[in-house]
Amino acid sequence: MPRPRLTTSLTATAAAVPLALLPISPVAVQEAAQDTLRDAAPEGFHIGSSVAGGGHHDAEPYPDPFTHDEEYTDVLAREFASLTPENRMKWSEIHPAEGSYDFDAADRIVEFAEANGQEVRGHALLWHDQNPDWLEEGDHTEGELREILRDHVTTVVGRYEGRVHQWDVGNELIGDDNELRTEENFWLRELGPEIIGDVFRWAHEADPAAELFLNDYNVEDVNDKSDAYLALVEDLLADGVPVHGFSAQAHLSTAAGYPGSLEENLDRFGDLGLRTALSEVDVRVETPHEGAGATEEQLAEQSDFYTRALQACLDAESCTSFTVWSFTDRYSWIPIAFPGEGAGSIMDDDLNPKPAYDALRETLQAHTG
Ligand code: 9MR
Repeated sequence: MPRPRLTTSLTATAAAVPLALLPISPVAVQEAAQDTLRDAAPEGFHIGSSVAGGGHHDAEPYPDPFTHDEEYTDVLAREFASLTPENRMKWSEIHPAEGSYDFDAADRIVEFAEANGQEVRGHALLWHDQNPDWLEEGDHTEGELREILRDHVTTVVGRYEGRVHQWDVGNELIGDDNELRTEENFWLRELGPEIIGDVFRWAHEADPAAELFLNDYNVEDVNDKSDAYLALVEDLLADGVPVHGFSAQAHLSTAAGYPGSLEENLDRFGDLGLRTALSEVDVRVETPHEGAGATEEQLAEQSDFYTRALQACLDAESCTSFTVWSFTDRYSWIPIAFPGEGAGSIMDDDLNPKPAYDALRETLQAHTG
């Protein structure tokens, strides 16, 4: 069931400022609020963004975006109704030493979200990447590893009980060969694929209201990889595992082409009773000349990809959120991971909206009617 929206149009323009402190009249706020993505969205549908910090940002020359870039957090609060910590809830950040958790950065994001009437997607519990060295290079028995994992899931999900409404529990569990990553994923390698069901069960016990997702890339279309997910979900459900959602990350590229069967794909997971989401949307373009940015033609094509993906999600009954992975090129991971590509966000380096931003807003407004 879609949850009632926590937000009101009044909080939407308030940026990071609590509603009670707003110096402007509710009517003025209401009018301005129609202009933001979050308020253009239909009831129960959440437009989200990742929250920059940690991960690749640590190697960049700028200070931590979330705590130092107020222009950035103002837009984050104003435009979005859902936040996903880009890195701050991952193992290496939240569980940096054996037996020791560091919740500071994650807490700050959750508190910010609450102050601004936003939901939080938790990311990620069971993944092959960004695990701490103490874990992957440690010398633990199978029994100890199982207990470390159980403690992590119970502690982290339990800490945010009732405050994180969806968790990416299984992240990128299936590889490019369309098989479970039984070698690359530390947990699947050490504890076997049965651990997947256990992690979902532990997360469900820690927060029975949280919706628990499988999340991956290159699963937008009906294809071999999404087929493998469908089979995995069917197996998990048959075993009574509390899996509630399937999200396609949607890291799209104009060079790779648009995933034309996206809606059909979301529908087949919806037919199994799952909620779906587009969880990390960006649309990269080829930027062969450093600093040259995208051409008008590229921006138009990018806008078309964003709009079609949003429309597919709006049209699929199961799909209730559309989250962009960095709303601004200023902090995007793309140029670091894909040299020669970039400009994948809906706002540019200066936080100016690109055609894709306007098109998303118009698509939401048209859908809302
Ligand atoms: O955007 C994240 C970047 O800051 C990290 O350095 C990187 C480490 O792999 O992870 C990025 O986020 C990934 C997300 O957690 C899972 N899906 C793919 C995302 C982009 O790589």
